[in-house]
Amino acid sequence: MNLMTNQPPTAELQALDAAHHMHPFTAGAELAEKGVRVITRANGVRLTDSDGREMLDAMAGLWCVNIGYGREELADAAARQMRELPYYNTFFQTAHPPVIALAARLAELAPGDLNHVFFAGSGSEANDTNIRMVRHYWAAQGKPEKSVIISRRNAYHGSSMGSASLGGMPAMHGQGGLPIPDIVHINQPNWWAEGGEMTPEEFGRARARELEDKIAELGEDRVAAFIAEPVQGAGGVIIPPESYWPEIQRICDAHDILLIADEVICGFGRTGHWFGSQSYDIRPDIMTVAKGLSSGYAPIGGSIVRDHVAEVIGRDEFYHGYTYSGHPVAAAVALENLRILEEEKIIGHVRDVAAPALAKAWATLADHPLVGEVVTRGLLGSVALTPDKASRAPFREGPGKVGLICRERCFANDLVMRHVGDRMVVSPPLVITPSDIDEIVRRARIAFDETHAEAKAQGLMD
Ligand code: PXG
Repeated sequence: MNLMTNQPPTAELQALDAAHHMHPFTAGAELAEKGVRVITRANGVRLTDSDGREMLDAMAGLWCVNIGYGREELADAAARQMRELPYYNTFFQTAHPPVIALAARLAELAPGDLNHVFFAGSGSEANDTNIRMVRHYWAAQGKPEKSVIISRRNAYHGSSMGSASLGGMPAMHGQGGLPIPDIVHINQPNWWAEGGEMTPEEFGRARARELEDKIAELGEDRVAAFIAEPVQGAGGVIIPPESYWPEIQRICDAHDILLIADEVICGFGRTGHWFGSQSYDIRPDIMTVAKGLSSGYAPIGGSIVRDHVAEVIGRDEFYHGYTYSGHPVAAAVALENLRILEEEKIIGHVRDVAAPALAKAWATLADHPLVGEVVTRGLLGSVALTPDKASRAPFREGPGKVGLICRERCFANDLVMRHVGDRMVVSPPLVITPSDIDEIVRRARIAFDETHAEAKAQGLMD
Protein backbone atom coordinates (compact mmCIF):
# COMPACT_ATOMS: atom_id res chain seq x y z
CA MET A 1 0.00 0.00 0.00
CA ASN A 2 1.22 3.48 -0.89
CA LEU A 3 0.53 5.45 2.28
CA MET A 4 0.44 8.76 0.40
CA THR A 5 -2.33 7.72 -1.96
CA ASN A 6 -3.94 4.85 -0.07
CA GLN A 7 -3.48 2.80 -3.20
CA PRO A 8 -2.14 -0.75 -3.63
CA PRO A 9 1.00 -1.01 -5.77
CA THR A 10 0.55 -1.28 -9.52
CA ALA A 11 1.77 -4.90 -9.67
CA GLU A 12 -0.83 -5.95 -7.12
CA LEU A 13 -3.61 -4.20 -9.01
CA GLN A 14 -2.44 -5.81 -12.24
CA ALA A 15 -2.39 -9.29 -10.71
CA LEU A 16 -5.93 -8.92 -9.32
CA ASP A 17 -7.12 -7.51 -12.64
CA ALA A 18 -5.62 -10.42 -14.56
CA ALA A 19 -7.17 -12.93 -12.18
CA HIS A 20 -10.70 -11.55 -12.00
CA HIS A 21 -11.57 -8.79 -14.42
CA MET A 22 -12.87 -9.60 -17.92
CA HIS A 23 -12.27 -6.59 -20.19
CA PRO A 24 -14.35 -5.42 -23.15
CA PHE A 25 -12.74 -5.81 -26.59
CA THR A 26 -9.55 -7.29 -25.12
CA ALA A 27 -7.68 -10.58 -25.51
CA GLY A 28 -7.53 -11.46 -21.82
CA ALA A 29 -4.48 -13.73 -21.97
CA GLU A 30 -2.42 -11.17 -23.86
CA LEU A 31 -3.38 -8.42 -21.42
CA ALA A 32 -2.60 -10.60 -18.38
CA GLU A 33 0.89 -11.11 -19.71
CA LYS A 34 1.46 -7.43 -20.38
CA GLY A 35 -0.26 -6.02 -17.30
CA VAL A 36 -3.17 -3.62 -17.40
CA ARG A 37 -2.61 0.14 -17.35
CA VAL A 38 -4.38 1.49 -14.26
CA ILE A 39 -5.75 5.02 -14.46
CA THR A 40 -6.25 6.55 -11.04
CA ARG A 41 -7.03 10.24 -11.51
CA ALA A 42 -7.81 12.81 -14.16
CA ASN A 43 -8.19 16.53 -14.52
CA GLY A 44 -9.09 18.64 -17.55
CA VAL A 45 -7.61 16.79 -20.52
CA ARG A 46 -4.99 14.84 -18.55
CA LEU A 47 -4.98 11.36 -17.01
CA THR A 48 -2.70 10.05 -14.27
CA ASP A 49 -1.86 6.35 -13.94
CA SER A 50 -1.04 4.28 -10.87
CA ASP A 51 2.67 5.01 -11.30
CA GLY A 52 1.99 8.73 -11.27
CA ARG A 53 2.60 9.19 -14.98
CA GLU A 54 0.58 11.93 -16.68
CA MET A 55 -0.90 11.50 -20.17
CA LEU A 56 -2.78 13.74 -22.58
CA ASP A 57 -6.16 12.13 -23.28
CA ALA A 58 -6.82 12.82 -26.94
CA MET A 59 -9.80 10.42 -26.84
CA ALA A 60 -11.88 12.00 -24.03
CA GLY A 61 -12.08 8.55 -22.45
CA LEU A 62 -14.10 6.68 -25.03
CA TRP A 63 -15.23 9.77 -26.97
CA CYS A 64 -17.34 10.90 -24.07
CA VAL A 65 -15.75 13.26 -21.54
CA ASN A 66 -16.92 16.34 -23.43
CA ILE A 67 -16.57 18.87 -20.59
CA GLY A 68 -13.25 17.40 -19.44
CA TYR A 69 -12.35 15.64 -16.21
CA GLY A 70 -12.58 16.91 -12.66
CA ARG A 71 -15.73 19.05 -12.67
CA GLU A 72 -16.82 19.27 -9.05
CA GLU A 73 -20.27 20.52 -10.04
CA LEU A 74 -21.16 17.11 -11.47
CA ALA A 75 -19.93 15.33 -8.35
CA ASP A 76 -22.05 17.70 -6.26
CA ALA A 77 -25.10 17.16 -8.46
CA ALA A 78 -24.73 13.38 -8.09
CA ALA A 79 -24.26 13.57 -4.30
CA ARG A 80 -27.25 15.92 -3.91
CA GLN A 81 -29.49 13.65 -5.93
CA MET A 82 -28.30 10.50 -4.15
CA ARG A 83 -29.22 12.05 -0.81
CA GLU A 84 -32.61 13.24 -1.99
CA LEU A 85 -33.76 10.32 -4.14
CA PRO A 86 -31.09 7.81 -5.17
CA TYR A 87 -33.42 5.71 -7.23
CA TYR A 88 -36.91 5.56 -8.44
CA ASN A 89 -38.17 4.06 -11.67
CA THR A 90 -40.07 5.63 -14.53
CA PHE A 91 -42.30 2.61 -15.23
CA PHE A 92 -45.98 2.33 -14.34
CA GLN A 93 -46.93 5.99 -14.48
CA THR A 94 -44.22 7.38 -12.20
CA ALA A 95 -41.42 9.92 -12.70
CA HIS A 96 -39.15 12.20 -10.67
CA PRO A 97 -38.00 15.80 -11.11
CA PRO A 98 -34.57 15.18 -12.72
CA VAL A 99 -35.89 12.90 -15.46
CA ILE A 100 -38.72 15.31 -16.26
CA ALA A 101 -36.32 18.25 -16.41
CA LEU A 102 -33.85 16.34 -18.57
CA ALA A 103 -36.48 15.21 -21.07
CA ALA A 104 -37.75 18.77 -21.37
CA ARG A 105 -34.21 20.15 -21.75
CA LEU A 106 -33.34 17.65 -24.48
CA ALA A 107 -36.55 18.51 -26.32
CA GLU A 108 -35.45 22.16 -26.21
CA LEU A 109 -31.94 21.43 -27.47
CA ALA A 110 -32.85 18.92 -30.18
CA PRO A 111 -33.80 20.44 -33.55
CA GLY A 112 -37.31 20.56 -35.01
CA ASP A 113 -39.99 18.46 -33.39
CA LEU A 114 -37.64 15.94 -31.78
CA ASN A 115 -39.62 16.51 -28.59
CA HIS A 116 -39.79 13.17 -26.77
CA VAL A 117 -37.15 11.10 -24.99
CA PHE A 118 -37.05 7.40 -24.15
CA PHE A 119 -34.19 6.89 -21.69
CA ALA A 120 -31.71 4.03 -21.51
CA GLY A 121 -28.50 3.32 -19.65
CA SER A 122 -26.19 3.39 -22.67
CA GLY A 123 -25.94 3.85 -26.41
CA SER A 124 -26.33 0.11 -27.00
CA GLU A 125 -29.54 0.01 -25.03
CA ALA A 126 -30.86 3.09 -26.79
CA ASN A 127 -30.23 1.52 -30.19
CA ASP A 128 -32.01 -1.65 -29.05
CA THR A 129 -34.91 0.62 -28.13
CA ASN A 130 -34.75 2.08 -31.62
CA ILE A 131 -34.98 -1.31 -33.31
CA ARG A 132 -38.10 -2.20 -31.38
CA MET A 133 -39.54 1.30 -31.70
CA VAL A 134 -39.27 1.65 -35.48
CA ARG A 135 -40.62 -1.85 -36.08
CA HIS A 136 -43.50 -1.22 -33.68
CA TYR A 137 -44.14 2.17 -35.31
CA TRP A 138 -44.91 0.49 -38.63
CA ALA A 139 -46.67 -2.52 -37.10
CA ALA A 140 -48.99 -0.22 -35.14
CA GLN A 141 -49.99 1.32 -38.45
CA GLY A 142 -50.87 -2.05 -39.96
CA LYS A 143 -47.52 -2.63 -41.68
CA PRO A 144 -45.75 -5.32 -39.63
CA GLU A 145 -43.78 -6.44 -42.69
CA LYS A 146 -42.04 -3.03 -42.82
CA SER A 147 -39.36 -4.31 -40.44
CA VAL A 148 -35.98 -4.25 -42.19
CA ILE A 149 -33.42 -1.80 -40.88
CA ILE A 150 -30.66 -0.79 -43.25
CA SER A 151 -27.31 0.08 -41.72
CA ARG A 152 -23.76 0.35 -43.01
CA ARG A 153 -20.64 -1.76 -43.07
CA ASN A 154 -18.05 -0.56 -40.57
CA ALA A 155 -20.70 1.23 -38.52
CA TYR A 156 -20.61 0.97 -34.73
CA HIS A 157 -23.89 1.11 -32.85
CA GLY A 158 -23.10 -0.88 -29.68
CA SER A 159 -22.47 -4.36 -28.33
CA SER A 160 -25.85 -5.79 -27.36
CA MET A 161 -27.49 -8.34 -29.70
CA GLY A 162 -29.56 -5.70 -31.46
CA SER A 163 -27.09 -2.84 -31.58
CA ALA A 164 -24.18 -5.07 -32.62
CA SER A 165 -26.41 -6.39 -35.42
CA LEU A 166 -26.96 -2.80 -36.55
CA GLY A 167 -23.20 -2.33 -36.45
CA GLY A 168 -21.28 -3.41 -39.49
CA MET A 169 -18.29 -5.08 -37.88
CA PRO A 170 -17.78 -8.61 -39.29
CA ALA A 171 -15.66 -9.69 -36.30
CA MET A 172 -18.53 -8.84 -33.97
CA HIS A 173 -21.09 -10.61 -36.15
CA GLY A 174 -18.84 -13.67 -36.02
CA GLN A 175 -19.36 -14.06 -32.28
CA GLY A 176 -22.76 -14.91 -30.84
CA GLY A 177 -24.86 -15.55 -33.93
CA LEU A 178 -25.38 -12.08 -35.37
CA PRO A 179 -26.95 -10.25 -37.04
CA ILE A 180 -30.51 -10.77 -35.81
CA PRO A 181 -33.07 -11.09 -38.64
CA ASP A 182 -34.08 -8.21 -40.90
CA ILE A 183 -30.97 -6.09 -40.56
CA VAL A 184 -28.99 -5.49 -43.74
CA HIS A 185 -25.92 -3.43 -44.54
CA ILE A 186 -24.81 -1.20 -47.38
CA ASN A 187 -21.33 0.23 -47.99
CA GLN A 188 -19.85 3.13 -46.03
CA PRO A 189 -18.81 6.51 -47.50
CA ASN A 190 -15.09 5.92 -46.85
CA TRP A 191 -13.58 7.67 -49.86
CA TRP A 192 -9.93 7.16 -48.85
CA ALA A 193 -10.17 3.39 -48.63
CA GLU A 194 -12.90 2.63 -51.15
CA GLY A 195 -13.35 5.62 -53.45
CA GLY A 196 -11.00 4.43 -56.19
CA GLU A 197 -10.86 6.85 -59.12
CA MET A 198 -14.04 8.73 -58.19
CA THR A 199 -13.93 12.24 -56.78
CA PRO A 200 -15.13 12.38 -53.17
CA GLU A 201 -18.34 14.09 -54.28
CA GLU A 202 -19.12 11.43 -56.94
CA PHE A 203 -18.29 8.72 -54.45
CA GLY A 204 -20.49 10.22 -51.71
CA ARG A 205 -23.48 10.30 -54.07
CA ALA A 206 -22.78 6.76 -55.31
CA ARG A 207 -22.60 5.38 -51.77
CA ALA A 208 -25.81 7.19 -50.79
CA ARG A 209 -27.57 5.71 -53.82
CA GLU A 210 -26.77 2.24 -52.52
CA LEU A 211 -29.52 2.99 -50.01
CA GLU A 212 -32.01 3.62 -52.82
CA ASP A 213 -30.88 0.45 -54.60
CA LYS A 214 -31.28 -1.60 -51.43
CA ILE A 215 -34.77 -0.17 -50.83
CA ALA A 216 -35.70 -1.05 -54.43
CA GLU A 217 -34.31 -4.56 -54.01
CA LEU A 218 -36.19 -5.23 -50.78
CA GLY A 219 -39.32 -3.24 -51.64
CA GLU A 220 -40.29 -0.03 -49.88
CA ASP A 221 -43.01 -1.90 -47.97
CA ARG A 222 -40.33 -3.99 -46.25
CA VAL A 223 -38.00 -1.23 -45.04
CA ALA A 224 -38.59 0.39 -41.65
CA ALA A 225 -35.56 2.61 -41.20
CA PHE A 226 -32.02 3.57 -42.08
CA ILE A 227 -29.52 4.16 -39.26
CA ALA A 228 -26.16 5.91 -39.46
CA GLU A 229 -23.71 8.00 -37.48
CA PRO A 230 -23.34 11.52 -38.95
CA VAL A 231 -19.57 10.85 -38.80
CA GLN A 232 -18.57 7.22 -38.21
CA GLY A 233 -16.54 7.28 -35.01
CA ALA A 234 -15.36 3.83 -33.94
CA GLY A 235 -15.09 2.91 -37.63
CA GLY A 236 -12.12 5.28 -37.82
CA VAL A 237 -13.56 8.82 -37.95
CA ILE A 238 -14.78 8.46 -41.51
CA ILE A 239 -15.93 11.91 -42.58
CA PRO A 240 -18.46 11.56 -45.39
CA PRO A 241 -18.14 13.61 -48.58
CA GLU A 242 -20.45 16.66 -48.52
CA SER A 243 -22.63 15.05 -51.19
CA TYR A 244 -23.51 12.06 -49.02
CA TRP A 245 -26.02 13.24 -46.42
CA PRO A 246 -28.24 15.41 -48.66
CA GLU A 247 -28.73 12.41 -50.92
CA ILE A 248 -29.47 10.07 -47.97
CA GLN A 249 -32.01 12.56 -46.64
CA ARG A 250 -33.69 12.82 -50.05
CA ILE A 251 -33.94 9.01 -50.32
CA CYS A 252 -35.41 8.54 -46.83
CA ASP A 253 -38.00 11.26 -47.54
CA ALA A 254 -38.89 9.89 -50.97
CA HIS A 255 -39.43 6.34 -49.75
CA ASP A 256 -41.12 6.84 -46.39
CA ILE A 257 -38.22 5.33 -44.45
CA LEU A 258 -37.51 6.49 -40.90
CA LEU A 259 -34.06 8.01 -40.44
CA ILE A 260 -32.16 7.28 -37.22
CA ALA A 261 -29.09 9.43 -36.58
CA ASP A 262 -26.80 7.76 -34.07
CA GLU A 263 -25.46 10.80 -32.23
CA VAL A 264 -23.72 8.84 -29.47
CA ILE A 265 -20.34 10.30 -30.49
CA CYS A 266 -21.40 13.32 -32.57
CA GLY A 267 -23.93 14.66 -30.06
CA PHE A 268 -23.36 17.38 -27.45
CA GLY A 269 -20.88 19.54 -29.26
CA ARG A 270 -18.41 17.16 -30.85
CA THR A 271 -18.90 18.53 -34.38
CA GLY A 272 -19.31 22.18 -33.34
CA HIS A 273 -23.10 22.03 -33.05
CA TRP A 274 -25.25 20.49 -30.36
CA PHE A 275 -25.83 17.55 -32.70
CA GLY A 276 -23.95 16.19 -35.70
CA SER A 277 -27.26 16.18 -37.57
CA GLN A 278 -27.19 19.98 -37.48
CA SER A 279 -23.69 20.02 -38.97
CA TYR A 280 -24.88 17.99 -41.94
CA ASP A 281 -28.43 19.33 -42.18
CA ILE A 282 -29.88 15.91 -41.44
CA ARG A 283 -33.51 15.73 -40.25
CA PRO A 284 -33.69 12.47 -38.30
CA ASP A 285 -36.89 10.93 -36.96
CA ILE A 286 -34.92 9.52 -34.03
CA MET A 287 -31.55 10.46 -32.54
CA THR A 288 -29.59 8.03 -30.37
CA VAL A 289 -27.70 9.79 -27.57
CA ALA A 290 -25.36 8.68 -24.75
CA LYS A 291 -21.69 9.46 -23.92
CA GLY A 292 -21.51 13.30 -24.06
CA LEU A 293 -25.04 13.57 -22.60
CA SER A 294 -23.40 13.20 -19.18
CA SER A 295 -19.80 13.69 -20.37
CA GLY A 296 -19.39 10.10 -19.22
CA TYR A 297 -19.72 11.05 -15.55
CA ALA A 298 -22.75 8.78 -15.21
CA PRO A 299 -24.08 6.05 -17.51
CA ILE A 300 -27.10 7.34 -19.43
CA GLY A 301 -28.40 7.18 -22.99
CA GLY A 302 -31.64 7.63 -24.82
CA SER A 303 -33.65 7.98 -27.98
CA ILE A 304 -34.91 11.46 -28.87
CA VAL A 305 -38.01 11.03 -30.99
CA ARG A 306 -40.09 13.23 -33.31
CA ASP A 307 -43.73 14.03 -32.58
CA HIS A 308 -45.16 11.75 -35.25
CA VAL A 309 -43.19 8.71 -33.98
CA ALA A 310 -44.02 9.38 -30.32
CA GLU A 311 -47.69 9.78 -31.21
CA VAL A 312 -47.88 6.34 -32.81
CA ILE A 313 -45.78 4.63 -30.12
CA GLY A 314 -47.89 6.25 -27.39
CA ARG A 315 -51.22 4.94 -28.69
CA ASP A 316 -50.83 1.62 -26.89
CA GLU A 317 -48.48 0.22 -24.30
CA PHE A 318 -44.89 -0.10 -25.58
CA TYR A 319 -43.61 -3.20 -23.79
CA HIS A 320 -40.11 -1.90 -23.35
CA GLY A 321 -37.91 -0.27 -20.68
CA TYR A 322 -34.89 -0.64 -18.46
CA THR A 323 -34.64 -0.55 -14.66
CA TYR A 324 -32.32 2.42 -15.08
CA SER A 325 -34.31 4.28 -17.78
CA GLY A 326 -34.00 7.88 -16.66
CA HIS A 327 -32.04 7.04 -13.49
CA PRO A 328 -32.35 10.07 -11.19
CA VAL A 329 -28.64 10.37 -10.37
CA ALA A 330 -27.60 10.00 -14.01
CA ALA A 331 -30.32 12.47 -15.06
CA ALA A 332 -29.17 15.03 -12.46
CA VAL A 333 -25.58 14.65 -13.65
CA ALA A 334 -26.64 15.01 -17.29
CA LEU A 335 -28.61 18.17 -16.49
CA GLU A 336 -25.59 19.70 -14.78
CA ASN A 337 -23.41 18.71 -17.73
CA LEU A 338 -25.82 20.37 -20.18
CA ARG A 339 -25.86 23.49 -18.01
CA ILE A 340 -22.08 23.70 -18.13
CA LEU A 341 -21.97 23.06 -21.89
CA GLU A 342 -24.41 25.92 -22.40
CA GLU A 343 -23.31 28.48 -19.80
CA GLU A 344 -19.62 28.12 -20.57
CA LYS A 345 -20.37 28.31 -24.28
CA ILE A 346 -18.32 25.19 -24.85
CA ILE A 347 -19.89 24.43 -28.22
CA GLY A 348 -19.00 27.93 -29.39
CA HIS A 349 -15.46 27.25 -28.16
CA VAL A 350 -15.39 24.08 -30.31
CA ARG A 351 -16.74 25.87 -33.38
CA ASP A 352 -14.72 29.09 -33.16
CA VAL A 353 -11.51 28.09 -31.38
CA ALA A 354 -10.77 24.41 -30.84
CA ALA A 355 -11.99 22.92 -34.13
CA PRO A 356 -10.10 25.46 -36.29
CA ALA A 357 -7.00 24.89 -34.12
CA LEU A 358 -7.28 21.13 -34.55
CA ALA A 359 -7.87 21.44 -38.30
CA LYS A 360 -4.77 23.61 -38.66
CA ALA A 361 -2.46 21.56 -36.44
CA TRP A 362 -3.71 18.20 -37.72
CA ALA A 363 -3.13 19.25 -41.34
CA THR A 364 0.58 19.73 -40.62
CA LEU A 365 0.86 15.94 -40.31
CA ALA A 366 0.14 15.56 -44.04
CA ASP A 367 3.82 15.84 -44.95
CA HIS A 368 4.77 12.88 -42.77
CA PRO A 369 5.97 9.92 -44.87
CA LEU A 370 3.55 7.52 -43.14
CA VAL A 371 0.48 9.70 -43.41
CA GLY A 372 -2.13 9.62 -46.16
CA GLU A 373 -5.55 11.17 -45.64
CA VAL A 374 -5.68 13.80 -42.88
CA VAL A 375 -9.19 14.91 -41.92
CA THR A 376 -11.09 16.66 -39.15
CA ARG A 377 -14.65 17.69 -38.47
CA GLY A 378 -15.23 19.67 -35.30
CA LEU A 379 -13.15 17.94 -32.64
CA LEU A 380 -13.00 14.63 -34.47
CA GLY A 381 -9.86 13.89 -36.41
CA SER A 382 -8.21 10.98 -38.15
CA VAL A 383 -5.25 10.14 -40.31
CA ALA A 384 -4.85 7.12 -42.55
CA LEU A 385 -1.42 5.54 -42.22
CA THR A 386 -0.18 4.18 -45.52
CA PRO A 387 3.01 2.87 -47.11
CA ASP A 388 2.14 4.80 -50.30
CA LYS A 389 0.24 8.11 -50.24
CA ALA A 390 -0.25 8.33 -54.00
CA SER A 391 -1.95 4.97 -54.46
CA ARG A 392 -3.66 5.09 -51.01
CA ALA A 393 -2.36 1.54 -50.58
CA PRO A 394 -2.89 -0.51 -47.42
CA PHE A 395 0.06 -2.19 -45.66
CA ARG A 396 0.95 -5.59 -47.10
CA GLU A 397 0.60 -7.43 -43.79
CA GLY A 398 -3.08 -6.54 -43.54
CA PRO A 399 -4.78 -3.83 -41.49
CA GLY A 400 -4.05 -3.03 -37.87
CA LYS A 401 -0.41 -3.99 -37.38
CA VAL A 402 1.09 -0.58 -38.04
CA GLY A 403 -1.85 1.10 -36.31
CA LEU A 404 -1.21 -0.94 -33.20
CA ILE A 405 2.49 -0.06 -33.22
CA CYS A 406 1.50 3.58 -33.54
CA ARG A 407 -0.94 3.41 -30.63
CA GLU A 408 1.81 1.93 -28.45
CA ARG A 409 4.27 4.63 -29.57
CA CYS A 410 1.64 7.25 -28.66
CA PHE A 411 1.33 5.76 -25.16
CA ALA A 412 5.11 5.75 -24.84
CA ASN A 413 4.97 9.49 -25.57
CA ASP A 414 2.26 10.09 -22.96
CA LEU A 415 -0.49 10.51 -25.53
CA VAL A 416 -3.70 8.50 -25.56
CA MET A 417 -4.83 8.09 -29.16
CA ARG A 418 -6.85 5.18 -30.59
CA HIS A 419 -6.09 3.18 -33.71
CA VAL A 420 -8.81 1.69 -35.88
CA GLY A 421 -7.03 -0.64 -38.24
CA ASP A 422 -4.38 1.66 -39.65
CA ARG A 423 -6.26 4.89 -38.98
CA MET A 424 -5.28 6.96 -35.96
CA VAL A 425 -8.16 8.88 -34.44
CA VAL A 426 -8.58 11.74 -31.97
CA SER A 427 -11.60 13.02 -30.12
CA PRO A 428 -10.33 15.17 -27.24
CA PRO A 429 -12.43 16.80 -24.51
CA LEU A 430 -14.25 19.79 -26.00
CA VAL A 431 -12.67 22.19 -23.51
CA ILE A 432 -9.20 21.57 -24.91
CA THR A 433 -7.06 24.65 -25.57
CA PRO A 434 -5.14 25.36 -28.79
CA SER A 435 -1.84 24.86 -26.97
CA ASP A 436 -2.87 21.38 -25.78
CA ILE A 437 -4.00 20.60 -29.33
CA ASP A 438 -0.53 21.60 -30.55
CA GLU A 439 0.97 19.37 -27.88
CA ILE A 440 -1.16 16.40 -29.05
CA VAL A 441 0.08 16.92 -32.60
CA ARG A 442 3.69 17.39 -31.47
CA ARG A 443 3.59 14.07 -29.60
CA ALA A 444 1.72 12.38 -32.46
CA ARG A 445 4.46 13.37 -34.91
CA ILE A 446 7.12 11.85 -32.68
CA ALA A 447 5.01 8.69 -32.38
CA PHE A 448 4.60 8.58 -36.19
CA ASP A 449 8.38 8.90 -36.64
CA GLU A 450 8.95 6.03 -34.25
CA THR A 451 6.21 3.97 -35.91
CA HIS A 452 7.74 4.58 -39.33
CA ALA A 453 11.11 3.31 -38.14
CA GLU A 454 9.55 0.32 -36.43
CA ALA A 455 7.36 -0.60 -39.43
CA LYS A 456 10.44 -0.55 -41.66
CA ALA A 457 12.46 -2.57 -39.17
CA GLN A 458 9.70 -5.20 -39.04
CA GLY A 459 9.49 -5.33 -42.85
CA LEU A 460 5.91 -4.03 -42.88
CA MET A 461 6.90 -1.42 -45.48
CA ASP A 462 9.89 -0.46 -47.63
N1 PXG B 1 -23.38 4.28 -31.08
C1 PXG B 1 -22.18 4.83 -31.36
C2 PXG B 1 -22.06 5.72 -32.56
C3 PXG B 1 -21.09 4.57 -30.54
O1 PXG B 1 -19.90 5.12 -30.83
C4 PXG B 1 -22.52 3.19 -29.18
C5 PXG B 1 -23.56 3.49 -30.02
C6 PXG B 1 -22.78 2.28 -28.01
O2 PXG B 1 -22.80 2.99 -26.84
P1 PXG B 1 -22.49 2.26 -25.45
O3 PXG B 1 -22.79 3.33 -24.45
O4 PXG B 1 -23.42 1.12 -25.31
O5 PXG B 1 -21.05 1.81 -25.48
C7 PXG B 1 -21.26 3.75 -29.41
C8 PXG B 1 -20.12 3.41 -28.50
C9 PXG B 1 -14.07 2.68 -29.49
C10 PXG B 1 -15.36 2.56 -28.76
O6 PXG B 1 -13.09 2.13 -29.02
C11 PXG B 1 -16.50 3.19 -29.22
C12 PXG B 1 -17.70 3.05 -28.51
C13 PXG B 1 -17.74 2.28 -27.37
C14 PXG B 1 -16.60 1.65 -26.93
C15 PXG B 1 -15.40 1.77 -27.62
O7 PXG B 1 -14.01 3.33 -30.52
N2 PXG B 1 -18.84 3.65 -29.02
